[in-house]
Amino acid sequence: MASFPKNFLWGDAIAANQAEGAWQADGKGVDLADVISKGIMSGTPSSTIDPDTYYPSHEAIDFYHRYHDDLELMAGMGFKCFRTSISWSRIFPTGEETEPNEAGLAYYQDMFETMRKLGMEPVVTISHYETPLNLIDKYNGWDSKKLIPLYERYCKVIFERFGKLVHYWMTFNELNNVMTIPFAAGAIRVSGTPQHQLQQKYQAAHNMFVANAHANKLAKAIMPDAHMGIMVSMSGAVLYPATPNPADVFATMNLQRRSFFFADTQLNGEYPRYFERIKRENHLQLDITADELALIKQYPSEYLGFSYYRSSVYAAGVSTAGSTGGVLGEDNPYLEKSDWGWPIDPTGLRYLLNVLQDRYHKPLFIVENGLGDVDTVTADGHVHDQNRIKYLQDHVQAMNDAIEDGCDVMGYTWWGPIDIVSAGTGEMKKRYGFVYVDKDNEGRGTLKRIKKDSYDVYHEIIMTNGASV
Ligand code: BGP
Repeated sequence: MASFPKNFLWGDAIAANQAEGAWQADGKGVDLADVISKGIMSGTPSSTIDPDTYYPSHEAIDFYHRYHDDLELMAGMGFKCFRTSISWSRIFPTGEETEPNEAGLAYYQDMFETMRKLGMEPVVTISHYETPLNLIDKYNGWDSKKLIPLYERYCKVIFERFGKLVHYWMTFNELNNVMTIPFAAGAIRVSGTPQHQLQQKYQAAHNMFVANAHANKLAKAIMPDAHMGIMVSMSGAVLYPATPNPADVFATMNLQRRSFFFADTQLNGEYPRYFERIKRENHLQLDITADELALIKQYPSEYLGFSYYRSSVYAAGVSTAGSTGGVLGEDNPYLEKSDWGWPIDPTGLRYLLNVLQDRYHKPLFIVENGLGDVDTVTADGHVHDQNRIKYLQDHVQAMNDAIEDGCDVMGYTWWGPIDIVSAGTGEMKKRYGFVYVDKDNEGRGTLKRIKKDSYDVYHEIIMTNGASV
């Protein structure tokens, strides 16, 4: 017998830059994803667009022109909600205009109305790795406080326009990834010594905390019934010590804080005590004012949205490279891995939900979880994605167990219900969808959509409110 609440938000998640394409349509400005050719892990790109280079975001899967059909396909699975982002540069092409771009607003208005007609509650990420490029070139992104009022103006416009259509919001996608992929998550080009780079990252984080509080304040005034959440990558919080050596155990806890820190501050409304030590040891000189701290305190976020793909293993002193999904640590002999080397760990999800419940006492929303896999269309025209089905069923079961443990879980949105561009690598080959899209890494293909075997399985899970697993 499944334990999911009656109004549980089953659905999916995508991001504008990974799906829409139409990167210059209807007045859209250039955003940071538009200058990335190989995925957000591929360093810090220049701002120039090279005509001979392939940029995956420019066409993506052309969701911009096909969203009516695509949303119908999604509604066919019985989705209760649909998470996507608003592309900031469709609304404010350079981020600095005083008036918004009406064509961009009209586009999202129709999209959200379509979702509602199809029975899906829109869940919106306000900024998902797609800051207008101009704000990076001119101010070095969130390194600068100049972005705070610009983000506020953007929020005001979209809250006023969409407040009646959209009830669930998240301010920044995976804000904590500013520590590992600062260009994508913080819109900054870090420079100088490692200490200086760290300083830039923490300053950017602080500036985004302030912007998050401003957004919460605005939301209260403009759309008092809306739910304002944050979005943190929590794959890095499911970190197991490599050995029982207390040094490994302690170092592991410390590294988990690289994820918790962001939720601690925004959900509790104040910096955690361990931040003092981080500042001291790294000689951080941050521009943090008393007024800003008061604002953060007064307007904490209401729920914790997070992504979870995989767990990792950590040994003290071993350096870790960041990635879209957490820490690249030691091997875990107990777990199978995806083709991209990500350990598959449903029990990690149950563990994580329990930890987050105990730590925050606020509603938890799994807004990204999924398996990136190589899929092939067989001779009969089908895609038999057994690995994905197993991943889905095992994670739904783990979620069910966590709810029975007492966790307050409000919803689950699978990452990439239709194949989209991979954020980490820029590939199409790394597919998450229940619907296949005919397109390859070089941009060739008809863009035709084909339902995979997993499509019916997720449908059944939703229809039975989880009991079919
Ligand atoms: C998260 C991002 C998404 C997404 C996902 C999967 O970090 O929020 O945008 O793409 O990871 O990562 P990838 O596409 O690299 O497999």
